[in-house]
Formats: sequence, structure tokens, C-alpha cells
Amino acid sequence: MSGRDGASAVSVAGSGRRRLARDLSKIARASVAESLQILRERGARPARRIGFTGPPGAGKSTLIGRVAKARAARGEPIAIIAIDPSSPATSGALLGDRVRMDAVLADTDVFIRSLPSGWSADGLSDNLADVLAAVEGDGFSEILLETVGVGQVENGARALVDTLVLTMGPQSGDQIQAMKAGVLETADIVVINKCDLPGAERMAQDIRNVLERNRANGHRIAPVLLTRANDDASIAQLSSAIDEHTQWRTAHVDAAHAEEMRKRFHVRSLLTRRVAELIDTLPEDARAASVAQLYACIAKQIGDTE
Ligand SMILES: Nc1nc2c(ncn2[C@@H]2O[C@H](COP(=O)(O)OP(=O)(O)O)[C@@H](O)[C@H]2O)c(=O)[nH]1
Ligand SMILES: [Mg+2]
Repeated sequence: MSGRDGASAVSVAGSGRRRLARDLSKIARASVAESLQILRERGARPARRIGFTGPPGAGKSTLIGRVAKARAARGEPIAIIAIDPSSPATSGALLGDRVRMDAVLADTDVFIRSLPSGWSADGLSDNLADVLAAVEGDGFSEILLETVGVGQVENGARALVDTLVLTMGPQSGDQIQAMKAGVLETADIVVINKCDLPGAERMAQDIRNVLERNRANGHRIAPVLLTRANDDASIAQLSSAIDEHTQWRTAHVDAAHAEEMRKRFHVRSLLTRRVAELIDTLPEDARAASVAQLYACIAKQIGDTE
């Protein structure tokens, strides 16, 4: 894993990035008090945030690497944050992601960081909102975020990114069946990757049919693209679709409202963590207390937090 960082020429950008990498590892495990301190120290400088979500094995890491390479060629500083679904104890997938991305991005300036998802049930890192804010504070103009999941994860990712790319393989049919109603509709772009495998075309058409039903409601209809990691033209098409969505968003989404929703989500995730911290430190004699008393005890301590 040390290959890329170690081998690259040491530059000002290089040492800045090593610091960011260290900071992110810290933030990923920070207490709420530490997170608040870090947030105060770093200024906000919004970056374009593009989320890739979808079932494991769909090809998200591979695609993100290719898309990042294509977009980095335009000269903008790009960061990739991959939230690893495996437990912190098994770093296998983490390493796999890095190896795949590093190979593609070896001759670029793209910053890559994989973080464990920790104990959160939704596959997002508990501190993801802090992590993204820290990366933004470091001057990247674009962040590509990889998260695993088809289900509730999209709600969290939805609030944190500007463009959400739902990535599936042609074999993900069962996973689509299992998706909660509405998940497909949260995506801004739907990608059927591995279109070299059978069934991709058919699946794309099925999804288009589902999405078309929304046209009557006046919703924007997400484009459904077919990609193959080794096909540069399909990667360029995906990159253009991301740009088109960015433009659409500028014209149609109230930026102040989106910013407010993001802040609300961030505060909620800080509070959720804070409550968990306090519950973990309840005293021994809490056993005798009623639920209402425990609630009051936690609420009071939250109130005492600056
Ligand atoms: N056949 C084929 N395999 C692909 C394609 N894209 C990725 N893969 C492979 O699919 C596997 C899972 O890819 P990965 O990017 O790790 O998926 P992730 O779990 O969604 O991040 C890897 O073995 C990739 O090499 C593609 O376009 N076609
Ligand atoms: Mg991956």
C-alpha cells in the first residue's frame, strides 16, 4: 500500500497530501469533540461531490479509477474517498480497491484514501461528513466517493453528494428486485457496468422502463448508461453525463436548500455519535434507572456539551 505515496517524487503537494492522509485516518476515528475541533480549524471550500454506490463487485472502484483519470486530465485536483464495507479487522477489500485504483492512477495526481466503514449499519463511515469536509478544506475541486449498498445507504449518500451514480453489473438483477422502492429514483445517473457480459442491454432497458414511469410526475429521468471499464469511450460518456448533471443541478436545484440539508445531515450524524458515546459511558448504577431517567441523563449531558 505504501508504493504510490513512497515512490512519488516528494513535492510540496506530496507532503501536504501525506498530512491530509494522516488527518483523514484521525478523523475517521475521532470522537465528536475532536471532530468539532477539526471542523472549526478547517475552512469550508465546497467541492463537487460525486458519489458512486451499488452492490459489491459491480465495478465501482474500477470505474472510479477510470473516471478520475479521465477527469484529472483536465487539470483539476481530484480526491477519491472509498468507504470500505469490510470490518476493520479484514482489510482485504480495502487493499483490493487500492491496488486496482493505484494501477490506473499511477501517473496522475489523484489523491486516494480508503476508510473502513466502522460499526455503522448503513455501510457509510460514521465520520464521513467530517471526512468530506476535511477533503474540501484541502482545496480539491472534485471528490469521488465510493460507498457500498443498495438500500438505506443511498439516503445518507444522497445528502452528502451532488451527483449520485448508481452502479450495477448485468448480474445484479436480484439485487434490483431486493431494492427498496424508490432507491432507483434517488440516482442521478444509473450505470450498468461490465456491459461486455451478457444481459447488460436487457437490464438497462428494464431500468429505463421503471424510470420512465416517473416522467409523468415531472421528475428528471436519470440516464441509464452501459459501461465497460476497458472501453474509454464509455468512460468518457459517463464523465460527460456527470458534467451534464452538474449543469442541470445548477439550473434546477436550490443550492442554499441543498447546503442546509447537508448541514442538517451532518449535525444529525454528530449527534447520533455523541449519543452513542454517552450511552457507552453510563455509570454502573444506570441499571436501576428508568428509561425516562436515562433519557434525561443523556439529554442533560448533550446540553452540557459546548
Ligand atoms: N468483465 C468486466 N469486469 C469488470 C469490469 N469492471 C470491473 N470488473 C471487475 O469486477 C471486479 C469487481 O470490481 P470492483 O471495482 O472491485 O467492484 P466494486 O466492489 O464495486 O468496487 C474486479 O475483478 C474487476 O476487475 C468490466 O467492465 N467488465
Ligand atoms: Mg470497491
